[in-house]
Amino acid sequence: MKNFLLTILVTIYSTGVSANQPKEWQLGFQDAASQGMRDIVSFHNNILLPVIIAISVFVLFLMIYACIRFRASKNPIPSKTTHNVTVEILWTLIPCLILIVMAVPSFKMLYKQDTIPKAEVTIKAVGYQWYWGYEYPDENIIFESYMVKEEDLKKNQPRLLTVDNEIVVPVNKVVKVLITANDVLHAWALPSFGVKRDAVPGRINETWFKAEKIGTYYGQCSELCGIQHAFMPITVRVVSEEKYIEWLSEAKMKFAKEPIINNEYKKLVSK
Ligand SMILES: [Cu+2]
Repeated sequence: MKNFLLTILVTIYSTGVSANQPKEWQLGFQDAASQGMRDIVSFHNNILLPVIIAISVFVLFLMIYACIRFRASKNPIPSKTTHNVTVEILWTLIPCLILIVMAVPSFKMLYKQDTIPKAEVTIKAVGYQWYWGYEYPDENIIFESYMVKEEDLKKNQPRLLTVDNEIVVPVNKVVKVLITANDVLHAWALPSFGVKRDAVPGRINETWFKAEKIGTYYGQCSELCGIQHAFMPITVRVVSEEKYIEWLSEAKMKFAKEPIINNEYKKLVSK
């Protein structure tokens, strides 16, 4: 019994120091790596959770109380009460107040996430059935990012989360992500950054993050998009400024987008 309790405790608390990917038996969120995610975690832990626990305990108490106090053996002649104005006003007003208490900080956070600061790096993510395509529009870089199959994984590469070409971004810089899709709805989601946006064909959604810690972060497509929905992970490698510049110069050679010559451009426009 002692061992069992210990295992549960270790499982709960070890999630607090987990890295940037989901863990077996994980409870709660992944570690936050951006201010946005820290806001979400503290809203959940300090407002939502206490409110939900209080309501659950209160309702449980009411049910137990009603079962005992109004049981058939004690009340052979049932009461015929149908209305009680005070109770009705209270059970309308109190939930309204609870919702307002939850809504105010929630909207504040939503608006904060929606205001994109001046971006230092811009990335375009395009969802395809079933992989992600990425573009660095300012850098002439374009590449595709496929999941690495289980048999090809190297040591320490997580299953179902590792990709062949990961996105690389510099630490502590505002990264704007333009998100769209080419076929069906997908969603670009990265839990550690508190980011999740739908990828809609024919429309560009925007989001942003500022990663505060160097490391590799994993996310997944979060909109059911077909048979291989579970196999289009998102991997972001956050590196130092110098390493990022180094990667950029390599990537520009490796993933160079074909230059559009003037005439070709005109032909494209005239179509
Ligand atoms: Cu998808």
